[in-house]
Amino acid sequence: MSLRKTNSLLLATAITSSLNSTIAFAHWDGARPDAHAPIGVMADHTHKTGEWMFSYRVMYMEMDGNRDGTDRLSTSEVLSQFMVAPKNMDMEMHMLGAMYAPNDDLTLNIMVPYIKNSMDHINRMSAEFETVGEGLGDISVGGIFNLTQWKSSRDTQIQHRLLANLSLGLPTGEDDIRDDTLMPNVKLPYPMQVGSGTYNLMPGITYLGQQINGNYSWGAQAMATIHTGHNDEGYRRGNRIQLTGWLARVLSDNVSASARLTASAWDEIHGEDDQLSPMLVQTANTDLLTGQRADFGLGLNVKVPGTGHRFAIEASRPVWQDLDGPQLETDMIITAGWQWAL
Ligand SMILES: [Cu+2]
Repeated sequence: MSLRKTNSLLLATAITSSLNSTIAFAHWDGARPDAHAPIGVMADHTHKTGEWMFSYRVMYMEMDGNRDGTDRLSTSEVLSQFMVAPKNMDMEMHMLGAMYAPNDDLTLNIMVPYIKNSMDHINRMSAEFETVGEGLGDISVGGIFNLTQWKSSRDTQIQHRLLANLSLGLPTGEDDIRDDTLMPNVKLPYPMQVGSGTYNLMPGITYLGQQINGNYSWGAQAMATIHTGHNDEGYRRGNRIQLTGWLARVLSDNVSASARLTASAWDEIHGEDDQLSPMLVQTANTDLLTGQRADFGLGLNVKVPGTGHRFAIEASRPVWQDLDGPQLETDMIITAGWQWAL
C-alpha cells in the first residue's frame, strides 16, 4: 500500500474514532465571552448535543486607491495602462447563519450571504460612473468536527482543542450581473459578481487554547477555498488560503477583547469570460486579480448573561499587501455580528 493511502486511512480512522467517542470537554468553558473566536473568524466553535445557534453578521470592506506590488498607483498611472480606472470599491455582506449539533463532536452549519459590491470609476475623458453588483451570494453547508482535545499544566492549566471543518459552497450567487457603465447594460467584471458559479470546497483546521483559571485564550486557523470546474461564463475563481491567529483576554464575566493577525493569498482566475474586455479595465483582466495581504484586527465579544445572546465586533486594517496590479487596495474591514444559541 502506498504511503499516501496509509496516511489517508490513518486520518479516516482518527476522524471516525473521534466521532464515535463522546469527548467531554470537562475543562473547556464554552460560556466565556472569549469561547467564541473574534467575529471575523468562521467555523471556530462547536455546540453541545441538540443545541442550535442562529447568527447574523455584517461585513463591510473598503477599498480605496490602486496599487501595483506593494506601491501605490495614482489614477493617472492606471489610466496610462487602461481606458478606465476604478477609484474605489465598497463590499457589503450580510450573512445569515444557522448551526446545529446532532452530537457533541459534530456541529452542522449553513451560511447564507447577501452581497452588495459598488465601484466608482473614471475614464480618460474624466467621465465618472458607478456600477453595482448585488444579490444572494454562494450558500455554504458543512460541518465542524472535534478532532481531539488535551490538557496541559505548568504554571497554569490550559485546555487545548483541535477542530476540523469542511464546507461545500453552492453556486447560488449570480455570476453574470450587468449594469450601466457609460454604455447601457454591460457585463460586470469578475470582482463585481456576487457568485462564483462553481461548486467550492472549504476545508479548514482550527486550534484553540484556553487558560482554565486564567483570563487568556488564543487560537489559530488555516482555511482554504478551492473552486472546482468552470462556471457558465467560462472560468473559475482563483483558490484562496487564509491563516489567522488571535489572542483574547477576558475583561469581565461577559466581555472579552481580542487582537488578531491574518495572512491571506489568492490565486489567479482560470479561463476567462469572453464578454469582458481585458484591455479596457484592470478588473476584467485575469492577470491582475491575484495578491497577498496581512491584516491586523482588534475585536470585542460581549455576551448577555443567561440569554444565549452574544454580540461582537472586529475592525481590521491591512499591515501589508502585495497585489498584481493595478488592483484596488484594501483599506479597512469591519465585521459585526449577533449570535443566539438555544
Ligand atoms: Cu455557533
